[in-house]
Amino acid sequence: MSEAKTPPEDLKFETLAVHAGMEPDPTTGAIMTPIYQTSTYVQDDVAQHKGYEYSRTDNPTRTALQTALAVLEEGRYGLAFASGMAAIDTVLRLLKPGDHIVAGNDLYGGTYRLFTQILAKTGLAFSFVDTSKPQDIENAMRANTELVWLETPTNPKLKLADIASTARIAHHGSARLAVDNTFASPALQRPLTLGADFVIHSSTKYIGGHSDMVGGAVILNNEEVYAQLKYLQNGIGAVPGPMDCFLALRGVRTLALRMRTHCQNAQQIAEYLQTHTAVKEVYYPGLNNHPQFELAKRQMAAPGGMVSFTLHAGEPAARLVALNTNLFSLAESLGGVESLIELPAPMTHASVADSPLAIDPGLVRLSVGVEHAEDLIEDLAQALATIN
Ligand code: P1T
Repeated sequence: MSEAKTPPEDLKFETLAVHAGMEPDPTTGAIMTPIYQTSTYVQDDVAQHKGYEYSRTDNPTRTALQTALAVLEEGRYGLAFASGMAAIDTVLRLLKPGDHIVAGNDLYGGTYRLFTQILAKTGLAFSFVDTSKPQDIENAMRANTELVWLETPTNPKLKLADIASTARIAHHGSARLAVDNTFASPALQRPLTLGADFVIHSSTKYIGGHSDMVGGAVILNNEEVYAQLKYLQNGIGAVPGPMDCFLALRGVRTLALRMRTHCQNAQQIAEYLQTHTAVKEVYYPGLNNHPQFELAKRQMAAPGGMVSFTLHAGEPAARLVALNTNLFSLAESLGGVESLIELPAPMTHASVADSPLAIDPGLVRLSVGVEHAEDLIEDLAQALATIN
């Protein structure tokens, strides 16, 4: 589809979140973009259509979502996918056998699995480094490095990478910079404005915001690369259905509101955990002892809704805490209105076990929801009390 319409420059993020991609339906005036639950479109003449011919290629509900995401990330083009993994896979298909990718050594387990178990077989080579250290990224660059892959904040240890510095390092050679912005969302950080070439989302998370759909997205500025990705999106076909596009679009409209509360609650919980005698270490970029606290203030509007921590009593105690919360549900995923708790090592990051990326089995990860902070802290307090 065409480039996202540039909205008036003076509109703030909250306003854009409500209005971006939202055009009244041309046939009825419906204010909500309808769920165009159709696979095909009747043509006026042979190969003469109204911009839509087949829903793998384009669908109006998907178009609305793609436009909204492009506007919110301050990019020219958006592409929606059936999942975050489908979005990542499609970006990596821009590369060719022999190409090298530098990626973070703390990243979503599924991304690591895709890179090392699936894409490595196609002749791509990967180096995993600490992307919170620009020098480590620079040292890992090779003549054939075509892509630098960042998560910032990382999943699950919430390290930050300096996007602008990394973009300079990548662009010094022929590499492009991709930033998985899932943990921040465009409400908190817009990597394209800092020099990134691609923004990737698991829209399953904050963008959808209600744990009721799975989706992914890629946003970019380069017209030629957009055309290649669009070709791959259609050619591979890992596209979202219109119902999931509708749900993601509906989520986008409250993204700014939700992120504010996620961040406020997470800050209070991180500070509470830090004072608790059973807690060994808290990982949250909003704490002033976080190694990238200053970068967080510079690069992000707020430090996000994810908090990780370890306990002095280690893994058995961590399991007990995760089993004993009432408001925090024991589940994978993140970014929904309800709070979740999990142990990344045996759950979301099981695929990094026995690898150099292996995670402390006692690490606990919280996706802090939008409930009242006092209720959430009380829930954690009673769960932590069960280990004493
Ligand atoms: O689950 P899916 O929509 O395919 O998105 C994959 C993905 C990509 N990038 C990041 C940073 C992610 O966190 C994820 C998915 N993560 C979880 C399911 C999780 O619980 O961490």
